[in-house]
Amino acid sequence: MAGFIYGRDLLHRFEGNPIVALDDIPFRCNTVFNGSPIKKDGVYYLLIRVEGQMGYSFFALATSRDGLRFTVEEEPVMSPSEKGDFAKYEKRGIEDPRITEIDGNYYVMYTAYSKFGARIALAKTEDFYNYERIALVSEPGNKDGILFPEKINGEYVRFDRPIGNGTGSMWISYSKNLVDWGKSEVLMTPRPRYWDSYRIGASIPPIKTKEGWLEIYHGVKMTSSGPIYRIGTVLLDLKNPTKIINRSVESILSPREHYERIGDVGNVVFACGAIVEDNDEIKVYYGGADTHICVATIKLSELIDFSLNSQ
Ligand code: BMA
Repeated sequence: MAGFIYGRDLLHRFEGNPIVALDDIPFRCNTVFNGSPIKKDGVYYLLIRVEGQMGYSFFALATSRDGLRFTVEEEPVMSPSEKGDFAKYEKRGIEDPRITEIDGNYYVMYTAYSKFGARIALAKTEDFYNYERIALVSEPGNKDGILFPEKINGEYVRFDRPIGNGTGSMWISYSKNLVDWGKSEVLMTPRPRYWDSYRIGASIPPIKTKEGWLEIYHGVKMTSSGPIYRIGTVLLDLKNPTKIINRSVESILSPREHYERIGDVGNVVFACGAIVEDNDEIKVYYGGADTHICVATIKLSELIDFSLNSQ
């Protein structure tokens, strides 16, 4: 694909990376983390986690006609709640939004931060500029909440990532109304010595394919100079997403470029969403070093092939 670099990783980085950096943010802030994309009526919307100079995060919006060149709106679109039920739990910011479309409705699962810790919250939007909060949908100690794009066996489904005995594993939970969640089951755990040996979490809203739900997740490996964040894939059964068809042995993207190595948190690639184009291309949007937003691509069929056969 023209404009993309064929390197050591399975995903091909856009040669124009980073697509959003600090200089592209029209208001004063400290850094830009990652973004969740949606394509609607030919426009790409990217809901971005930005950290302000005060140290906590909120959301900005960027738009694009080609999914590669983005313009960031003049003002943030969603800030921590200052009154009402959410305020107490968003005192230390809101982070890592993930937008999922379900039957023409756009839901955002995000992390609400407070002195009590991280919990998953749910909001809704129609235009990506205005957000209506629906509910806090987990207790503290849980993040990486991501909705599946359709109900399975009559219930909404989400990934989440409770911190149990110090490790972070990926779980799946169910709900009849998007507010009350339960029937939680562990899906997968870190793999000792692998790239995802320390902590894992879902990264993008899962993509429905004939071969199963394709999920891109992040994995952390701890090293003597700190954590390294990479991404990999897992394929899940369409009717029973707690059933793993195959989990990739290799990661599909590792921090290598300077914009992934150097920043507020170095050695991080952290995806929050992807767009599948009509020509079988998938664009994966990710944060680099908690300081840049980047995009990388591959043919969806190739990614599925890899995900089915990587072992
Ligand atoms: C995660 C989230 C991400 C961030 C990553 C690496 O827990 O906070 O936004 O990119 O850590 O620092």
